[in-house]
Amino acid sequence: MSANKNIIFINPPYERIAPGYEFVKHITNKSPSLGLLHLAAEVRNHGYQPSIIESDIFNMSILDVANKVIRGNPVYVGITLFTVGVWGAASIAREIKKKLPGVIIIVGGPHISSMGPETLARFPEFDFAVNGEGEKTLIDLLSAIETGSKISEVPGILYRDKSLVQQTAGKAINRNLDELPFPAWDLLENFPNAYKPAIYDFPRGPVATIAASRGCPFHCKFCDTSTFGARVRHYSPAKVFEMMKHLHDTYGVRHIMFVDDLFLASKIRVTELCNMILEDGLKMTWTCTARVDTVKPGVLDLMQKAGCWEISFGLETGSNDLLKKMDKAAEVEKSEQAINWTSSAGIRTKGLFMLGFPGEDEGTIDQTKDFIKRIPMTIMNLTKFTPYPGSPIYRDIYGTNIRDDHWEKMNGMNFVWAPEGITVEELDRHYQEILTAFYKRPGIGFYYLKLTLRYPNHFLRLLRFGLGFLAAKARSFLSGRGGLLVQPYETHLD
Ligand code: B12
Ligand code: SF4
Repeated sequence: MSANKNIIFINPPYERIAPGYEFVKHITNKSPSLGLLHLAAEVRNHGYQPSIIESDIFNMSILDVANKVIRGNPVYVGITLFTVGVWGAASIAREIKKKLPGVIIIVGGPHISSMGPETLARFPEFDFAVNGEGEKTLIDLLSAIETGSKISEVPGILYRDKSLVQQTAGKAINRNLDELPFPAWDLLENFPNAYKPAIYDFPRGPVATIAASRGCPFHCKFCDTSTFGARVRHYSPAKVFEMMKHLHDTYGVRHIMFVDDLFLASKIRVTELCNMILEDGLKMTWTCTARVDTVKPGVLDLMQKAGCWEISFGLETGSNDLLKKMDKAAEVEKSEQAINWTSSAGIRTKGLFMLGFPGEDEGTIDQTKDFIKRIPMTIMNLTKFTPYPGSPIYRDIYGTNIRDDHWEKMNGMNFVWAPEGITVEELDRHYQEILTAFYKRPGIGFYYLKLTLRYPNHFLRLLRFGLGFLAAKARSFLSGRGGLLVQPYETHLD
């Protein structure tokens, strides 16, 4: 068994919008990888010495990350892969291996759960990959490597046998989440202060994230559910409460973002959690995401009393036809009702919309614009439709052809594909119009002014964003680009 038990986990850098728009970082979500926090806690329980590099949050370049890892001289490196970060991660792995050729690089995360074999075949610098939830499988893999037992007998992994990529059957799932150790928040540099969600998305920090459940039984066509699958598993309300209390008492966290797909799937559990918070008198605010068919007035009132500050709803579009095409199993009327109920309960509503799904046209876009006008929504996000590997629509669009030419643009802020009859330029114009129309509404401006006065921490971020924008404009003019901010993508290092 190796004496060196160092394992360095990396959340690699990725483009938030497009090169040239780096100043946007001042206002976007800086949540750490919860996956890496869970894995670090698990390996620590098995005698390893983990550390975590959050490269994007600390503005680290590919070389910064590689050099930090080289200085740490680990025996293993674990990298979490979203599709958008794959090229950057491969460059980091290559740089590390130039100096530490013996290091073992293991990858996992949503991109591996959906495109593991292609990724390992394409990037020889990744030695092993873990499919799906990583806690158990990573321990099994490390133990097989260290004891010299057969790698081919570890379920749920990808490896190479004489340069051919092999995948073992099975995929471990954690049935009882309560058995997992708490995420290793103590390993994060400057936690919790460095990890702020998007501007105006929380009242007062510090903030931390919790996934109170895993899995989603729906099959919305644009959504990649390959990591956790359809089987929903929950922490018990008591464990969720314990985590909240731990974050509050140990780190001074005042706001929790629940990042699970279906936080409200079980009213019984949510009611139990809210009652625990109220009985204890825990003064924390929190936000969660929900499907529109999972909210009801009674439980919303209770949630509000227990600190729920905002609910994000995947509303997607104002067109029932498009919702059907998305297999969303939802209706615009239900969305409207959910937003009204939530707003009446005194909880902020955030609408998550998508533009450019197959079937989108001028008619459906108009329906979305009308819908947005008539609902009492406090904040909105508009994503540019992206066929993520692992989503059912990916295969519909590309068939079995594996496309990797757009991976580094897959951050929801680039149209990498456009429906028939509408161009990317037209979609971009609508994108601007929808957001501008929403944020120019007088009620919205007034609301944000009030929020800024009440929570001035947001204003400082806004100021940095504004100054960053002006500096980027100035740089563009000085370098002869006439004020154009966007620059070509170039994250690969050779
Ligand atoms: C919270 C969240 C975020 C947060 C935090 C991101 C982060 N780095 O964790 C923020 C807001 C920053 C974010 C941003 C983005 N996100 Co996001 N996000 C989520 C969400 C809702 C929950 C993630 C989570 O915390 N899960 C709980 C933890 C425990 O799971 P986990 O991180 O997946 O880790 C487990 C396994 O994946 C595996 N694992 C992960 N890494 C590794 C590494 C090793 C070595 C091993 C062995 C195993 C392993 O083991 C872990 C423990 O079981 C998911 C949806 C979902 N249900 O997962 C989408 C999701 C992951 N996001 C997605 C996307 C597209 C993005 C963005 C590109 C843009 C966008 N639209 O938001 C950016 C890119 C960010 C980046 N770093 O590259 C997609 C990914 C699709 C894809 N193929 O890439 C998802 C799946 C949503 C969806 N259903 O389509 N996101
Ligand atoms: S969009 Fe939400 S409800 Fe639909 S499959 Fe994804 S996580 Fe489940």
